[in-house]
Amino acid sequence: MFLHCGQFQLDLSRPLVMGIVNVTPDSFSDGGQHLQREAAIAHAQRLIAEGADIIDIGGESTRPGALPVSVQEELDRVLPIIEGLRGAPVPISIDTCKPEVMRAAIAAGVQMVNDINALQDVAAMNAAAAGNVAVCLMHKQGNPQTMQLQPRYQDVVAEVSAFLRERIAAAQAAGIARERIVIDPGFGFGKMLAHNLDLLRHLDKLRELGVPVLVGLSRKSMLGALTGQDANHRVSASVAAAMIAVQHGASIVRVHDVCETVDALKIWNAVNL
Ligand code: PT1
Repeated sequence: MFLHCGQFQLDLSRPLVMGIVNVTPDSFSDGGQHLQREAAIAHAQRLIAEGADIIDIGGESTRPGALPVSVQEELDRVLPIIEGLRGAPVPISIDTCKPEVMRAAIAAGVQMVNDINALQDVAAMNAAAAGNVAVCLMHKQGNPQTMQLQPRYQDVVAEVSAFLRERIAAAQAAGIARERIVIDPGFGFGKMLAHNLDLLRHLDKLRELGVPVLVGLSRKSMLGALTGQDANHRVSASVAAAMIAVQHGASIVRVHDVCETVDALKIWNAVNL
């Protein structure tokens, strides 16, 4: 199986690593705007050198409690990084739910749109469909500001699966070929620890939808809840979680710690390929 990502065709016969580049004011905090841009571009290049198969660039934090940013602010953050990575040897993904940011990022050359809102905004769906890009459709309950207050499910696996099935159909109806679609259960997006663990345990149920599954567990609070470690000391937990996700059928893992994850996957590959 291959994922069509602009001019790239990603071979899914082995698990892939998506490296995270956050371009938020706190993420590269030293110095002015220009230095921050250079630092973000250098960071992305380092992740590529460490073996990232995709780079995911985000200009709006979506962690629990995060506040939205304006279109202009988000564009100002991400476009210089996308432009600075033009011609990179791996596909670049834009992590956004704003149609204007999608359009500008696609025009600037990204090969993938990662939308935590699963292209539910019609303008976002049209923007993604118009480009020859891959799309990631993610499940969430509620919005980042309030999603962790009271997540409620009868059957989290069935509900996430039904939602993603419907979004795959909507994307296909909008003209996005199946070969361009990946799905994501959205760990930590309106889910309690038990919900997250249930989804991880039953990830194979999502694979039954017939498109690759992407998983983002890296440094998330559920790992803090299980280990007692703060966000800067969750590398081992993140690598372990990524391995479990791959073992349960994930095709792509979205991670901060590319080098460590790539090493761990080398062991997995040696045993499983
Ligand atoms: C993700 C994801 C993402 N996560 C995709 N995109 C974030 N496709 C941003 C916590 O509980 O999983 N999949 N883009 C980051 N969001 C969070 C959510 C960060 C929860 C932290 C937590 O700590």
